[in-house]
Amino acid sequence: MAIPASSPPSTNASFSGKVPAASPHEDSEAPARSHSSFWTRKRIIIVAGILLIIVVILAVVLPVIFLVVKPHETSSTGSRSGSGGSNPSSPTGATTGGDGSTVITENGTQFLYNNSFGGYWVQDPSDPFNNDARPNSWTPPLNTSWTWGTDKINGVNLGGWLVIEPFITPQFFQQYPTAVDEYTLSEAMRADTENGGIGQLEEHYETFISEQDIAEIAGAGLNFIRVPLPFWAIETWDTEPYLERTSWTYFLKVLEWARKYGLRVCLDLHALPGSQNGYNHSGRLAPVNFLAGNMGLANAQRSIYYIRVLTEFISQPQYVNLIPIFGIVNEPLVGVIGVDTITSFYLETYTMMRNITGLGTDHGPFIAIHDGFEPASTWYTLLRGADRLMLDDHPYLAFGGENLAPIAATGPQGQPGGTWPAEACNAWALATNTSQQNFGVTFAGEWSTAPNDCGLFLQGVGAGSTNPQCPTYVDWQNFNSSMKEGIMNFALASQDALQDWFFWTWKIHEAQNGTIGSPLWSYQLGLRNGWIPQDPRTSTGKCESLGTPQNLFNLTFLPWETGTPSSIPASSTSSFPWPPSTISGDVVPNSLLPTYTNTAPIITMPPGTFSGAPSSVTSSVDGWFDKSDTTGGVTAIVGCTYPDEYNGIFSVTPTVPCTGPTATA
Ligand SMILES: *[C@@H]1O[C@H](CO)[C@@H](O)[C@H](O)[C@H]1NC(C)=O
Ligand SMILES: *[C@@H]1O[C@H](CO)[C@@H](O)[C@H](O)[C@H]1NC(C)=O
Ligand SMILES: *[C@@H]1O[C@H](CO)[C@@H](O)[C@H](O)[C@H]1NC(C)=O
Ligand SMILES: *[C@@H]1O[C@H](CO)[C@@H](O)[C@H](O)[C@H]1NC(C)=O
Ligand SMILES: *[C@@H]1O[C@H](CO)[C@@H](O)[C@H](O)[C@H]1NC(C)=O
Ligand SMILES: *[C@@H]1O[C@H](CO)[C@@H](O)[C@H](O)[C@H]1NC(C)=O
Ligand SMILES: *[C@@H]1O[C@H](CO)[C@@H](O)[C@H](O)[C@H]1NC(C)=O
Ligand SMILES: *[C@@H]1O[C@H](CO)[C@@H](O)[C@H](O)[C@H]1NC(C)=O
Ligand SMILES: CC(=O)N[C@H]1CO[C@H](CO)[C@@H](O)[C@@H]1O
Repeated sequence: MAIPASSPPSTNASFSGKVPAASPHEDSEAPARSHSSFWTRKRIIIVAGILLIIVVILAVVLPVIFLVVKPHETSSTGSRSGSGGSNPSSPTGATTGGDGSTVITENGTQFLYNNSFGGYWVQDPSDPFNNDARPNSWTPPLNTSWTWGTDKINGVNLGGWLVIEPFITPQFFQQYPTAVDEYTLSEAMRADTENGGIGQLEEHYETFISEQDIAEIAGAGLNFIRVPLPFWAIETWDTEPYLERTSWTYFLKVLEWARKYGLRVCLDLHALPGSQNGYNHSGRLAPVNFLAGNMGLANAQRSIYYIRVLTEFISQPQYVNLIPIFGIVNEPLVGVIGVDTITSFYLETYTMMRNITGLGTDHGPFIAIHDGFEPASTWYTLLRGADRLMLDDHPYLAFGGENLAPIAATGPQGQPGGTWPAEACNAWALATNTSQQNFGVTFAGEWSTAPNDCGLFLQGVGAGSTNPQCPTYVDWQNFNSSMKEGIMNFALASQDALQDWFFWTWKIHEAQNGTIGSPLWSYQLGLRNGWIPQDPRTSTGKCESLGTPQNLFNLTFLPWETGTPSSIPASSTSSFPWPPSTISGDVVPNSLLPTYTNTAPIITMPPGTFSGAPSSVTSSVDGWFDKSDTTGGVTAIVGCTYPDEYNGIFSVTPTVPCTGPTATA
């Protein structure tokens, strides 16, 4: 893992030493050298006078340009004329702008919106749920329906932002060496009040992803973002050390930025109670205790409740077009949980969700289920007829064992990337086609350009890759052109094979020493440095050009897969009871497993504040779509004791079910 000290240093000192003094240096030094002779009192007065005149002219001309000329520009190139001076986020007050328009952010800084693909932002404080924005000319604006199979998801994840993952924010895990996941990081931060305590996480939410990132994503020809959210964005219980609720505020911010730039959102519930996979990005690095172990059923009940709360929020008419996909469980470890058990969970959750949203197009989001690291074919026969269920796959070649084939090489087809581009096409093009035909809408919720597992904390804190190529593959500042072209061709092949995709991830935070430890996992870095395509459409036909199978899927999906109301036949539902018949790893019969009850006040997630809008526009946004959904919130049964959420170990093994006084009432 350790990178040899022999990697070439890239210090500025050696650079400026080699290069003769450049003209900027001479310019800045010249006046200093002749300071006393040039700056006579008379000259100072003359120069000051000229400067004053220039300032006066600018003071008159600039406002005229901005107030009179610019609005005309934006209204002629943009989609709609701004209501003039009404938007404090634009120096001209414009409510829409395209390529080259200036945006003023919350903190007062400005940036230029660069979008050479015909995209435009729309933001009108008096009309905050306006969905007219569009990220590019080939993606329907948010107010217009998406056609599955024709419109393609080209997106990135906002990984490591509201759910912490060691390799994406390595600096935290260097600062707190005892931490291995967000649970232990939160504990370590809370103990360290001197350095800001747990508030350091909010500072991370505040700074890691800003409006400018979202503008950059839209300017990169992308049209979707996948936003991982943890259950503690809703609430924490008892001893859970996570930062409660705070990330919700930032989730709301990113929703409004996405709306402004015309990006659609896939909400991804990335960390569930008890941990659905035991990985370091699920909250806690621990055995799976979601749908497994003695707390498996209770943690699942709590999860269904949180999915309900989120469904109620995102199904509101103001959000339904903005958030077309809800991934309800990221990467459940189905090898531990069991296919039938999680299918029971999916069916129960599906029924709950569609009971809220109603059936068919525009009734709540598509429901994405992850393949759980099982072959896609596992899911083809399950829950047929389910209204708008989609399959999420996370294809990575990085973790499949060591493959030392160089990527800075010409491949058998005469193209850059060695054998890697064809490998991506061979692995995914036909598989995607088959899944589209047999399951329905299928997408890659995560992929990266890494051909190996090299990177700081990529394998987790304290773990490292043994791949001897790592020093070369993480040293991105010294990538030569064959390296960059090779990675680029691998990226193009991956995009073409996957068709509908979200790169993992938009950016990687610098390590403490300022370096980016896992460069091939940052879309932003690749975009800026030449190994990620500037225009994702250039991937079209890549697999064909490599002579590998190409995904020629060109059928419409089955009606119920994309929005025609339907139902799952009883023959299919009857084999998946709730609670599930099997919970793996429990030590008592299912009837003795701890459960929760529905007697707590319902949690309603607050919407943002929209101070510039009339209450007629904002008052209907109360966070809860289905007013007839009045079942209580999930909570512990009074009088019952529960094992630890993350290990399920009974202090006293139960012999009778604990129903408690409140549940029997
Ligand atoms: C747009 O381009 C300008 C000039 O190249 C750059 O300064 C600015 O940061 C870019 N804006 C974004 C959002 O990347
Ligand atoms: C949708 O937005 C576009 C601009 O992107 C606008 O021209 C169109 O009128 C809007 N359609 C509806 C139905 O509001
Ligand atoms: C202000 O926000 C921009 C992006 O929106 C960010 O890049 C910048 O660092 C922020 N500046 C301050 C002083 O917080
Ligand atoms: C480019 O870099 C790779 C990786 O270090 C190396 O194997 C290859 O020989 C280099 N190619 C050229 C043309 O320098
Ligand atoms: C930065 O830190 C990482 C992780 O400790 C290390 O692998 C890398 O060599 C360091 N890079 C520099 C330039 O110091
Ligand atoms: C993919 O799916 C389509 C159905 O749209 C089918 O006609 C085609 O033969 C399949 N195979 C390939 C290689 O794309
Ligand atoms: C898909 O098939 C239709 C006819 O069914 C054809 O018009 C269209 O060009 C095809 N599109 C692609 C991308 O092959
Ligand atoms: C559907 O919702 C209604 C009202 O909220 C509730 O009474 C009913 O039990 C729910 N059905 C299912 C299957 O969740
Ligand atoms: C032990 C563990 O969970 N390690 C995982 C941490 O997460 C990275 C990805 O971020 C995985 O590669 C590790 O396997």
